[in-house]
Amino acid sequence: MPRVLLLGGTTEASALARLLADGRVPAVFSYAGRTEAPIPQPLPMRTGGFGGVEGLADYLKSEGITQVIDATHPFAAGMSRNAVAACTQAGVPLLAVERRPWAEEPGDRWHHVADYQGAAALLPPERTSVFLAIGRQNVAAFAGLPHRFLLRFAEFDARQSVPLNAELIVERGPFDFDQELALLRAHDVRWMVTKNAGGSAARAKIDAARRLQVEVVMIDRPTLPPRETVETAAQAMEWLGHHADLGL
Ligand code: 3Y8
Ligand code: NAP
Repeated sequence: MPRVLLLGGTTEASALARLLADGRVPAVFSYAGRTEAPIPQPLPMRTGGFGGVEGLADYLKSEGITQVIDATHPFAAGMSRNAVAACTQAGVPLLAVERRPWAEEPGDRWHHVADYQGAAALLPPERTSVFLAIGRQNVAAFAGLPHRFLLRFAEFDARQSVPLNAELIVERGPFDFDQELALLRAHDVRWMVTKNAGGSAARAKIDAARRLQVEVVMIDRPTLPPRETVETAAQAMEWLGHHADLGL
């Protein structure tokens, strides 16, 4: 009998959890524990790191995991790299669910950078209004800049300090176009910093930026080791069907 480990934390992971539960496939959903109250899933859940590659390889063996599906975010590079190494070591088949990067469209004003430091360096010298839509883990790179910052976090606890003077919105996506347009207008946003997350849940801000001619600093994805990849939860279920006698 198969037992699937689903590395989650994205809309695709939640969609796949639903398909696995509906198909009565034995599986466990894994969160890193970045947020206090993650979205509940229709599968047994585990939360927290595994303890690096060795910890994950041990987990695969001790829990009798027969397939791993990495549906983490394209910027969760550490988890994805560990999954490739641990699955190779443990001889467990691995599939990544990876959404296509957003592509520039006519009217977009994108500036590509490789990382947060590059994004901070690219902002104009004179004070302007900047929306940092990159979450709360990487805001420090923008400390000390003269801009009016707008931040958006999925969660926030008051004990946590924010290393720059900013307006803070605490909201978990997905977000829609009208909401993003209103947000950019209300704060007179001129620049936006975002990761190239891909997918639909975080894309509306990009479309709203195009409409309002906002300059977009696009942080390109980290490189990941080669691995078998699909783009959707449905394709992951097909892969599972071939890899395990699930009768799907
Ligand atoms: C803990 C689980 C689902 C998953 C929903 C997706 C969509 C909404 C858009 C903006 C961008 C950002 C951020 C974002 C989005 C989805 C998806 C996605 C971006 C939750 C979740 C966890 C996290 C972790 C969190 C990071 C942060 C990044 C906020 C749950 C809500 C900015 C990424 O507070 C923190 O420490 C948050 C950290 C990693 C990036 C960062 O560096 O701060 N995601 N996001 C997961 C875990 O513990 O394993 O709490 O419910 C999931 C989702 N966030 O089931 O529908 O599929 O991408 N998440 C980015 O894209 O830049 C917000 O504001 O426009
Ligand atoms: P990361 O930097 O790639 O991973 C750092 C460490 O966190 C990993 O080595 C692992 O610890 C642990 N970890 C990460 N994801 C895990 C998971 N799903 N289950 C168990 N442990 C996990 O990770 P991150 O970028 O902080 O992302 C953390 C979570 O947030 C992931 O679930 C990701 O899908 C979600 N998320 C991230 C972003 C983003 O912008 N980075 C956006 C949306 C959602 P050990 O080494 O101890 O095993």
